[in-house]
Amino acid sequence: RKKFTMNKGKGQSAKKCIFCKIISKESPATILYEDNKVIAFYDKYPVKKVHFLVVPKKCIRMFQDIEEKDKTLMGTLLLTAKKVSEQLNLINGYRLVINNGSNGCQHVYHLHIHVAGGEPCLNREC
Ligand code: DGP
Repeated sequence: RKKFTMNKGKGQSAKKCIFCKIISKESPATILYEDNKVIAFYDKYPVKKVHFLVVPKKCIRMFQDIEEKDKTLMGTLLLTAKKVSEQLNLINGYRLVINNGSNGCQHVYHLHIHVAGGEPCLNREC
């Protein structure tokens, strides 16, 4: 008998990544914003007082995998980062980061934008 395997669509792997599990509510997260295309939630290991992630619901593995057809989605991600930052009152600014691949310090292979702020920059940080 053939073993059950998950349907592997484009941009998906057989094993659900942690962000896909957060999107499907199989894993918990403190969600700050959600619509049918994107989700934003607090980072589990914050590097600053306020640190959240903006994530497309479509599981694009890496920044380098984005395509022409993802143009609008990428714009939506950036606008969501701005809106949630306003919601959290990050009036003195914040840092936006996308890590890409192992040399780019990426650990979770589901595209995301880090937004970190809520306190002044530390020496040597920038
Ligand atoms: P990166 O290194 O750019 O792939 O960042 C992945 C981020 O994801 C990292 O800052 C920690 C965060 N993270 C990892 N696992 C979880 C989780 O289960 N929940 C939440 N909220 N964040 C997570």
